[in-house]
Amino acid sequence: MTQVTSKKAALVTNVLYDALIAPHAGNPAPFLVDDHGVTTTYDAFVRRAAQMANVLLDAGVQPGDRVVAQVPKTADAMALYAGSLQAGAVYLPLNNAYTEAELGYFLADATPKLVVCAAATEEMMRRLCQPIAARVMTLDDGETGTLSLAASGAKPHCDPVPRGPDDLAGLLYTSGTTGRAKGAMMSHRNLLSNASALTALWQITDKDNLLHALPIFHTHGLFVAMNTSLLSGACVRFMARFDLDGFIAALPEATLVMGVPTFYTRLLNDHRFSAETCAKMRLFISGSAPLLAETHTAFAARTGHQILERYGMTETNMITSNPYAGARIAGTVGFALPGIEVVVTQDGHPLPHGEVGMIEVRGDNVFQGYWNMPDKTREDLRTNGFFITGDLGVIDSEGRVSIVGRQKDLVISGGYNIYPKEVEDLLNAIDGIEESAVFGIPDPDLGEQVVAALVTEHEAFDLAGVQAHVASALAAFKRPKRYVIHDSLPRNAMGKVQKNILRQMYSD
Ligand code: MLC
Ligand code: AMP
Repeated sequence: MTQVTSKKAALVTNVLYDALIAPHAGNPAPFLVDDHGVTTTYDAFVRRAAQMANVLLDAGVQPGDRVVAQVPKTADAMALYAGSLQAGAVYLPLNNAYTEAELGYFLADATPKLVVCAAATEEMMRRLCQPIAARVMTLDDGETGTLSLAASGAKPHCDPVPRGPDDLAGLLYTSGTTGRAKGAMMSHRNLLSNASALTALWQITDKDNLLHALPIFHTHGLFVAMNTSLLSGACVRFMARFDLDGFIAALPEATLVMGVPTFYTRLLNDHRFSAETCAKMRLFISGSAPLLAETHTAFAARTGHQILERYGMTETNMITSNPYAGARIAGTVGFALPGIEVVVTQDGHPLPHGEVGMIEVRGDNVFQGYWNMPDKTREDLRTNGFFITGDLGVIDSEGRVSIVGRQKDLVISGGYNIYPKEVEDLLNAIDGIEESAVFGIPDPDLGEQVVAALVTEHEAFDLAGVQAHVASALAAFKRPKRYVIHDSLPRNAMGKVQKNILRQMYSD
């Protein structure tokens, strides 16, 4: 359980706080350097986290309560994450792009005690929080907002609330094939085990300078990038967003980059990007979407660096990685991380090396189940501990994993996941649309782009009206970039829509 006992006295622990935050008390080294050149030292961060924890506790946050954050990417946003851990809460970050309709669902499902948002969305958030009686505070750039102000007035010390390895630390929503988003419950053990494995494997130390341009509301930017930095004491150049000019300007000081493939293709498309801009670089890491072999090859030719590709999921944290020392092979995602088992199965039975099947994974990295969804949890998480990823892969005789496809109907665009079912449900409910099929086609910038094929009921059809409706309901990254009208959708003998045919039709 939550406590480690000694002979003399019960020693309370808070697993993640003790590992990631507490060791930095008094550490004068820089932790975060933002776009304005403002540096937050590790020691200042520890004190700010304590202030945030005190505000949370004063707001009545109890162990296990959810704290929602839909906030700009700032040092205070990181302090809120750390303070939430310290206060024993479950941190629930949300994409800034979500619309009111999407937010309403998350809030009703997660029933947080406290919701932190930007001042610009406060009024809407208050409306959404009324039925669930959640408190609303704000956080903005430049340490403005009611939470920042309250934190500045709070004590910079706070006894961490005890939390054991199996207690929840995070709740991350991930869309699903049913069209309903699911909250993946992450425990302290899940997050710490993965951060420890990655820090060791990628040899991240306090000498590193991580150029961080990912959002901090997903596993990649928050848990992979920030937990490993906190664990190692690395310095993080904290860019509010991926801005190519700013990124190239900051690169010469960086030793480490974690990015989605779009980062790397955009760099390659810019003539300023060269071996010289990577003068201090130690390691480029890619994940969240497939990295094309041609990108890997072109990158190595331009810079001399072989991008290290790894594979993970919200529910599992990181699962495999190409080696730090040793061949990083394009088109493969490398070996299972230490302590993690990866198998490829058919009908639940492990297949021999070289055969394609469902990738399943077991280890301390695997989540605790879906929030409020015991049936879905049982479906995806076997009683023997293996999680069924929905990705299709193959393992070679040395243990290298390659992902060859996805069984789940999913589009990955610029590292964001779009589940077609969610978009189709929305489109099918619109007057004048008989049916729809949403699918991904290759996109040179984003990897894949979302396309919607519509069968309409009338000749005169208001596409602009449909687009406006979609824009009001769905975050921009989920919206189809292109609509095509069909008399009927291609179907197989079983009546199932053949998206592969649609994909092929529009891929050129
Ligand atoms: C932005 N837009 C996108 C998009 N990102 N559309 C489709 N796919 C995307 N990924 C839309 C915007 O809403 C906007 O629409 C228009 O495109 C331009 O917006 P932008 O802000 O200028 O885009 P940009 O900053 O260039 O963003 C592209 C990006 C960003 C690739 C830098 O999407 C990004 O940071 N992606 C990282 C995602 C990530 O962190 N994934 C990790 C998930 S964890 P409009 O209509 O307003 O013009 C996970 C597990 C694991 O998967 O293994 O890591
Ligand atoms: P998410 O649900 O956002 O966590 O996305 C997880 C999914 O992203 C995985 O199930 C994979 O389909 C995909 N993914 C992550 N990393 C890679 C990778 N390196 N190569 C291919 N797909 C990946």
